[in-house]
Amino acid sequence: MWKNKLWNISDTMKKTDSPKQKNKPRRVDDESDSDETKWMDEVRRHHENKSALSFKSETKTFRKEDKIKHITTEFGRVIASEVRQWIVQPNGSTKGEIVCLAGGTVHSLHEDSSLIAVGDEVGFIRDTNHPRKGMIVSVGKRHTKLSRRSVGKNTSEQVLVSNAEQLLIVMAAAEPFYNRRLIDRYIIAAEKGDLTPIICINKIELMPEKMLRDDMAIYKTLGIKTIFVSAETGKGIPTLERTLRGKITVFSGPSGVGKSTIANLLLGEEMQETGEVSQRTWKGRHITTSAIMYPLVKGGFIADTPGLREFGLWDVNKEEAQFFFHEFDPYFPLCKYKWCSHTHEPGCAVIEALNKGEIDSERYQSYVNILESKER
Ligand SMILES: Nc1nc2c(ncn2[C@@H]2O[C@H](COP(=O)(O)OP(=O)(O)OP(=O)(O)O)[C@@H](O)[C@H]2O)c(=O)[nH]1
Ligand SMILES: [Mg+2]
Ligand SMILES: [Zn+2]
Repeated sequence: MWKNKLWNISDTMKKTDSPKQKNKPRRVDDESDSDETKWMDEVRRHHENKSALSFKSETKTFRKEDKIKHITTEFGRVIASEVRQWIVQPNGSTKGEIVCLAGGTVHSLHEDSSLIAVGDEVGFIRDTNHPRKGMIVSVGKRHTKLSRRSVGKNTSEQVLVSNAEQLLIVMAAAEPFYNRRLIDRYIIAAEKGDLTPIICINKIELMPEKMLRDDMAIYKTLGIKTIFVSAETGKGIPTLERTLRGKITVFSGPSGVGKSTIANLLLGEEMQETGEVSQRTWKGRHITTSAIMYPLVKGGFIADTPGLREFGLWDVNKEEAQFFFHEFDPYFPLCKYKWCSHTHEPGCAVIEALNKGEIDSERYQSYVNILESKER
């Protein structure tokens, strides 16, 4: 019985026409604890007893097409997260965000990684008594991701945002002064996560622009776009807007560099509209969020993230680190030793190139910094 009542949304909808239903309207505003607990218990029972959902592999979606008629799973994208709650935007809807908990069993392909991340495509079941609430039951394949090593003892993968296309590495010309070590770590994380890195230097009105451009020139030679902006004066914002248009872009960088200020400038009026709609559903709640995705006026999304104090690379070992410094590519095959760390070995072609000024010394420092952090 509970199964029909709770899971068969299409049946429920058919029944709304019956006189019985008309006399007994559903109470959508009932927030009582006991109701919620009952519903959660039933979700658990469902998963324990039936495991009707099988979203485990890429090749099969549901085990039996006909079985799925007993429950209705909807799909959507996680656009923000709270403590143990995720805000999901159902597919095909831009305004009906719903607040989801994780189901007792969540089918996912990702082991040793964040269970649910902002950007994830998820399957969820809606609470028919509270249509703004749901339960995530499956997480789809992550096509791309921005990950770091989680902070603390547990060194698993922390996915900051999944399924974006670009990573905007936001730094400030000053207050706080940009960090070249961190820029280079982000570039590696982007390559590992299949994201296109773009460097954005904000607050350029605080420094001589020529100095900034000279210091960043190396990235152009590496094929990485660098955009210089000032959210304060508006300089460079149109260029940035064109770069982000139609794409899904994650904003990441240290605290205070101006990520949210830039995001607000780019979001314009649509942001206000989204804000209003969201107010009713999830904004205004106490969000200690990891990231929030916003739609851009002219297409695309940006995911604003809070500043990170640490950015430990996930899944890059000492031997591999050199392969992410592509300016080393022409040199490392010429090193005397096959396994050369390019730090102290005689006959090292990378060090030779560094001494001749053919390899940027700041980039080399970043490489050494990564090796050293791996030794800890
Ligand atoms: N001088 C100057 N200040 C700016 C500029 N852009 C942003 N700020 C200021 O920098 C401060 C931090 O801006 P936020 O947008 O909150 O920075 P954030 O990167 O989102 O910081 P977190 O959310 O903590 O990671 C604010 O006081 C902004 O007004 C700029 O172009 N020039
Ligand atoms: Mg911010
Ligand atoms: Zn070497």
